[in-house]
Amino acid sequence: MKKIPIIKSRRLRSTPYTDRIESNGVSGYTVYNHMLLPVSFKSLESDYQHLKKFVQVWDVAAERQVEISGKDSAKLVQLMTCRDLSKSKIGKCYYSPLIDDKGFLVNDPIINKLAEDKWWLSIADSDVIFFAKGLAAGNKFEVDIKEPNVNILAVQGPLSDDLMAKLFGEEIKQLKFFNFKYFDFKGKKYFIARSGWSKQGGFEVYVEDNAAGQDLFDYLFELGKEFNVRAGCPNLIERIESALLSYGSDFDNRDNPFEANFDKFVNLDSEVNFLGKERLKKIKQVGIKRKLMGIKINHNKIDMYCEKTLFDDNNNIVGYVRSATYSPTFNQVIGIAMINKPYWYSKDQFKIEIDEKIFVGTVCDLPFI
Ligand code: THG
Repeated sequence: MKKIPIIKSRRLRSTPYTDRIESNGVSGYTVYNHMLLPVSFKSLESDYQHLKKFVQVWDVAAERQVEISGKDSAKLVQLMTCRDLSKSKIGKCYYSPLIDDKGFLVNDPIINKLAEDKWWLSIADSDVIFFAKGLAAGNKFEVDIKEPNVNILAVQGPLSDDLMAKLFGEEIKQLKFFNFKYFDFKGKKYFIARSGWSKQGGFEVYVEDNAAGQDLFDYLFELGKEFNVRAGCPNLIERIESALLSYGSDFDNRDNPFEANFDKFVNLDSEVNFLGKERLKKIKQVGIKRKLMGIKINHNKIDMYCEKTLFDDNNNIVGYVRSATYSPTFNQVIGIAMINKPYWYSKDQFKIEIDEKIFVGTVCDLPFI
């Protein structure tokens, strides 16, 4: 794969932390919600080993917020997701697939309930704001929809509780998974959730004031020295090993939530009204013909910038790889693939071409074990 730089511009938005992560050695970006999202620092593998042992500060401002407020906000938020939010509580975060009228996935945000009439959809990489505005206009809902100036700093890794307690006090250790609260530091309030796009534990600080966020970034580094803090970012190896899905890579607007294994977030039996509900009932009744599964290949390298096809011995299509990486823990290539129904049995074999050579791999269940 040729290494060709992407040129920054105002349209390809920087974040309040861009200067800081560049001083801390960012070595690659991707574009996410029209914004820079770092993908590597020292190297993918070095970042991975460090994340699993210490603590990292991540610039994940590209996880943008779509703020929906006003009298009809709860109705609009529910209309967009197949997860039943009728019993949702203020102070909680809900991982919720967004669905269109045809039953296809639009995004997989974390929905934060700030008040009965104020919600933040912390979105993956698709333009949810226009979908929301279109629905609001078509339904004549009384809502305000905007992208507020919120720039998330994530603190991830096994030592994140210790580091965060040093700044915000021991109380922060009591915060439960997928709950948020406001915590004080140097006279300023920060919205903090126990969440983050890794399975190494940690927090996300939804920063509403750029200067306060930049200050926080500097203090996290200052006070984090004893915990061997480093700047980091969502790590491809860690997130695939943890089977954290990525909209645009693992699934997109051509897939339905059952195919993406979101069954537990699809509530078809309650009274709530959402787009695509009847479609999803039909799909569930008929059954799906493909779904996301794990794959393992005995090799030490794979580049993924387009879908790769998997074949059986008779050259029938087994499925398509959506994302993959070499995993130092499994000492082989692991990946997430859309697998056709005849091949859903763990240990089913396939052939795959990597760098013009044919390798044999096996299908496996998610999460990887
Ligand atoms: N944090 C915030 N916003 C985000 C992400 C995030 N927006 C973009 C993207 N990530 C959205 N996608 C996900 C995918 C997985 C999870 C969170 C956001 C996640 N999943 C857990 C799991 O799969 O184990 C928990 C899900 C549950 O059981 O509720 O954390 O990371 N702010």
